[in-house]
Amino acid sequence: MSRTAPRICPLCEATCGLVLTLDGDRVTAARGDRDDVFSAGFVCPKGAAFGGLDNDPDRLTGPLVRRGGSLAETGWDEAFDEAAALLRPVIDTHGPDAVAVVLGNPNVHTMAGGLYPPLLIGALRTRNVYTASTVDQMPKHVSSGLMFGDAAAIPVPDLDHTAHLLLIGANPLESNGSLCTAPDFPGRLKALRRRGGTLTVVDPRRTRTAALADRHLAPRPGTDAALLAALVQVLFAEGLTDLGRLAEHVEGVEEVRALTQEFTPEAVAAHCDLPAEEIRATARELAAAPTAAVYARVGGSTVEFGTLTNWLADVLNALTGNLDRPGGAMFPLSATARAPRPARPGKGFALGRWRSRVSGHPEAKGELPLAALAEEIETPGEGRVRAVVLVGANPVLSAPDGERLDRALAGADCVISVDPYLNETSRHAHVVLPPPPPSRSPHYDFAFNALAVRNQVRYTREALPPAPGRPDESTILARLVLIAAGLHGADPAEVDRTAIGGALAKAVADPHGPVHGREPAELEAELTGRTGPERRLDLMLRLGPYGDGFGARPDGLSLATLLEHPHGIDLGPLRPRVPGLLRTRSGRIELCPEPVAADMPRLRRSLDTASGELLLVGRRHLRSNNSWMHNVPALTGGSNRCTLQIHPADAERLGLADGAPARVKGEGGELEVPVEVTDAVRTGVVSIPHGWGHDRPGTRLSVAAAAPGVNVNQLLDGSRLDPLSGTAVLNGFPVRVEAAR
Ligand SMILES: Nc1nc2c(c(=O)[nH]1)N[C@H]1C(S)=C(S)[C@@H](COP(=O)(O)OP(=O)(O)OC[C@H]3O[C@@H](n4cnc5c(=O)[nH]c(N)nc54)[C@H](O)[C@@H]3O)O[C@H]1N2
Ligand SMILES: Nc1nc2c(c(=O)[nH]1)N[C@H]1C(S)=C(S)[C@@H](COP(=O)(O)OP(=O)(O)OC[C@H]3O[C@@H](n4cnc5c(=O)[nH]c(N)nc54)[C@H](O)[C@@H]3O)O[C@H]1N2
Ligand code: SF4
Ligand SMILES: [Mo]
Repeated sequence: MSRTAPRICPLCEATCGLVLTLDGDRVTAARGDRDDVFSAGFVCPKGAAFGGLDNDPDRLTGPLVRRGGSLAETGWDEAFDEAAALLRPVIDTHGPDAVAVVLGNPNVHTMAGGLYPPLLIGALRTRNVYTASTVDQMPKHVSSGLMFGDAAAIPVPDLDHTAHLLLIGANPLESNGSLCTAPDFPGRLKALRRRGGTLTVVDPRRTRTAALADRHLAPRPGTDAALLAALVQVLFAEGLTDLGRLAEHVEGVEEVRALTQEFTPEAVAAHCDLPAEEIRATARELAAAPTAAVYARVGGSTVEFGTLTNWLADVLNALTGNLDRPGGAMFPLSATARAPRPARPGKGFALGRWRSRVSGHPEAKGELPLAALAEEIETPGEGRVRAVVLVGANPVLSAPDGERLDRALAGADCVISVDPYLNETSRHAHVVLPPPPPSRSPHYDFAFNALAVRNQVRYTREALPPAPGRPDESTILARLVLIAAGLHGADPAEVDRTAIGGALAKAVADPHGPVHGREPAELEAELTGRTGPERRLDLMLRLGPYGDGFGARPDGLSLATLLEHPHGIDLGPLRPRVPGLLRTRSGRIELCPEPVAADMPRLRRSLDTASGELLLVGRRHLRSNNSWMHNVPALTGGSNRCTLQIHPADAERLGLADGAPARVKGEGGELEVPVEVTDAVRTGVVSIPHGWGHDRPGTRLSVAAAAPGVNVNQLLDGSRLDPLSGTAVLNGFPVRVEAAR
């Protein structure tokens, strides 16, 4: 007999509510949940393929341990014993920094990934922390850290209320949005147009998103910072700035004026390859709109001037009075955030508190550049990385120069991978610890509720019981925390108890909190939840901004109220949060932080270096997700292909025919890829998607291996970084292209 269960989709940032159909112990169908308070029934092809992904026969069902060179199935206790036996000696002999932790994108899509990695890093006490952020959004964290004093305070466009959206280097019609959680992003953009609003898209490709726009600017890749500086220049030059309510909370306006003075539309036009008049018109439209939001994503982040681009986006939001006002760019307030408190100066945000050992890259938000991981493993000497613990990460495909990382991982003393697949990266592991599929995992969006265009909260328990004897991902990570802490074999529930004890001790000491002065043991006894993670969620909800405060606000949130509302609870539209949210030392928005000001001369110099080289950019396909969804038959084929897109004029100039192979050469290597001639990319630009290259031996990806594609990141050698954030330049790097043979 079949039955249904609600499940929040973990496959992209939109966090749609799904209804799963369950037959016996399998998911047989998935549809959008019409009753979901946020997604109201929306579903995309990936969500609809939830069952195929969940039931993928290539998913690992038990742990693997390396024996005599090859990976063999083993029991869970044996696997953790092996992990401890390999990891402990590295720590004991070489110290904490000899262990690198690598966290991939799925950690923001799992409940375990929100709860345990900080404890793992804390227990290891390593400075070698690498995550997907430095191949993605670290520039935004750095800009927010510097401007607002909080790297996690990220303004999102108030999508449902804005009158004007300036969207830079993002393609939500394929990606479904990023750092802007909005189920049915495409529908929300169409609604913007319907209510008379305008959409401007800046993208060197005419994407499906650009095709919706009133105005599409197709600049030369990597030049957005110069373009945005010119928009700022026009606002000042034409007297179009108006900070509105924020005026008294912002400092550094005159410094920004001075820094951008030279960036007239005429000065940047040739560099951006855009008409000066069009740049000026874009600035005027932005200023004239009753409300507007400037929003930049991957194409404005994984670029040479990623931090400057992200900073200038919020400078534009502030200067037009749109920061923190309805219809502008606003700060969500999630249910597990710290409860708001009176405005006051904070500790600020520091960059470069330590540096990477080999190349001296500055730390950002406690992380080192993922692009530097290979050299940290390979380079001998004191402080060398000898053990690597990966959780949901496939850097062999997602980071620059995968072949080097491939070799480096193969030579490490200990590689532990928490991953459901035996893929390009996990094949190097000594121990693979596969978490259960999503149907058997609970779900709460710690990360994305703080980036959502509407405040709301939803929790779904696992739809199917865990397979007998199989640990969930929380238990796997808790056992690794114990190993890291030298407590291998202790009860993993102890990890949650310690976390709860620590959080309660802090909460009762907080004079602004709802439980100030109360007895931690008494509060702990009030927590509900049938697992450690549920009790930790209950704690965070109850202490959070909408929480019941352990009785202080009886109608407030707790785990129990979430369980009573399986389709979620709406917490209302985004509301202004400045100045309460600011944590800068000045207690104000610092519009012109010293590190970004110091990077402006580099931007100024770039204006003189326009070259005729072909520049490569990436792209995403709706039915794909980074490196790990090419193994589901329902999602393969069609337009979801690894090709080199090139403009007809460039194809003709280079003698490239549609469908024929091209050889592409970059600083880190070369590859052969089929040509797709299309005028959807502008001249001077070619595009290859990432996450392909599934032809390495020793993997278990039978569907993906049949159409492997090539790894675009092999074209990079890892040396091109946005210097402030350590983020790899994955968009707008030079390549040479010729016909193959
Ligand atoms: N050239 C180029 N490169 C890029 C990008 C680009 O645009 N262009 N984009 C970058 C971006 S934005 C990102 S976020 C990174 C992503 O980089 P990664 O995070 O390294 O890659 P993913 O493909 O997201 O997958 C990570 C791994 O998680 C595993 N996984 C899936 N589900 C789970 C789960 O529930 N638990 C656990 N523990 N593991 C799971 C998958 O099997 C896979 O091995 O790639 C970056 N690389
Ligand atoms: N279907 C699908 N959805 C996904 C993912 C996926 O792989 N597939 N990945 C998820 C992840 S991890 C993330 S981070 C998000 C990313 O979400 P988005 O940022 O919306 O994703 P992209 O499609 O990479 O959009 C980047 C756009 O920037 C353009 N671009 C490249 N270089 C430049 C430049 O120099 N300037 C400008 N202005 N534009 C440029 C590219 O042409 C591309 O259209 O998507 C998430 N959702
Ligand atoms: S848009 Fe994202 S969250 Fe929604 S169904 Fe598709 S993959 Fe899942
Ligand atoms: Mo990402």
